[in-house]
Amino acid sequence: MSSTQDENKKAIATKRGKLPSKWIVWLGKFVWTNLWHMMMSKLAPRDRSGAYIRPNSEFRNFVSLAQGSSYPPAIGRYQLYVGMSCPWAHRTLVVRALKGLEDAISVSTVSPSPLEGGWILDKEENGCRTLAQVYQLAQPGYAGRSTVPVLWDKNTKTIVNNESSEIIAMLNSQFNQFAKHPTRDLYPEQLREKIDWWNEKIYHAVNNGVYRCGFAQTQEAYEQACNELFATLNEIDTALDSNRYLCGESVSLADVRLFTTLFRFDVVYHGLFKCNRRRIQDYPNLGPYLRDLYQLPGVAETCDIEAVKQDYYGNLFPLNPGGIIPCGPEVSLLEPHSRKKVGHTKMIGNW
Ligand SMILES: N[C@@H](CCC(=O)N[C@@H](CS)C(=O)NCC(=O)O)C(=O)O
Repeated sequence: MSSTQDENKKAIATKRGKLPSKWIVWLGKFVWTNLWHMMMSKLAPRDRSGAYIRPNSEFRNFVSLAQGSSYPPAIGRYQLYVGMSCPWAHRTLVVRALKGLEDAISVSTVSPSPLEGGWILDKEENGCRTLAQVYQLAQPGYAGRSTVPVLWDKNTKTIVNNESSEIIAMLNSQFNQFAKHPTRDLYPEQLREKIDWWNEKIYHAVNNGVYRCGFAQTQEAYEQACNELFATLNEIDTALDSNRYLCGESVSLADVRLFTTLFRFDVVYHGLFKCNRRRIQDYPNLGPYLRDLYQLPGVAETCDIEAVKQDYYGNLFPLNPGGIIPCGPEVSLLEPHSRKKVGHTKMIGNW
């Protein structure tokens, strides 16, 4: 290198060194914050205070035993579309397993597409490659979000329902003639009030609560969600002191709905969504309760923690722009839970 070239390089380097770094930082922050808000509003609609609002599910028909139903229960007629990372879709797989409906209801898996956004079918079906195309097939011109789970009717090629809480209620009660465990009732008449009470509380503060923490766009909205989340986890932990499951000695829909959030908690919500006051494994009852549910026959097979980590950390770009997937934490759900001896007589909640 000639000495003039050398001097030029030095001059450029000195000039760069002299650039006021506070302006670079300011510019970087300005551009990134604006971009971040823009991306977050696409990812997660919010209200004026910056709090996340979950959009409503739009397909709300029912598979029903009732006379004249457009969707009568039948073996092989209905299919679930699920993404293994999704807690809402996971609920449907757990109920399908607990009821023993594997032969009656088929499952099609979808995976997130980092480039296109949205879900891609792992196996093309009905000429559809993406879940958005499945929604279009069901309702041409559909303009809402294409979410999992989907309960699909193969006969009429339409979506019966895309709301997990309703799909699990149908799987519990309408398919008993095809179920391996028809008498296992996850929503028994005498416990309905209790189950509904827990569901209401847990949906807001925990199931959707973790998203309200992770998708909050202001400090206030985050803190409010975080406080509600941990207050409710404390309340559940206390209730589990004297009850093996939320509503007593048998598993109910309330436990299933809580389980799929707890399963993801220490691995993704604690870090990525900043739900980090405490880990589930550090609670005296919630940790063993999570292991108890995980160890119920058929449940572990519905769980894929690697898919969960890959999807949350890999695809929620505004929350993790570097795309780095953490190595840990190591959570062993196969360790003994010692919950069998927990009593179940004390009343919980306000009834
Ligand atoms: N209310 C729905 C929520 C389902 C949901 O939000 N699923 C997410 C995955 S965890 C999804 O598919 N999101 C895709 C999108 O919003 O475009 C339910 O409970 O079934």
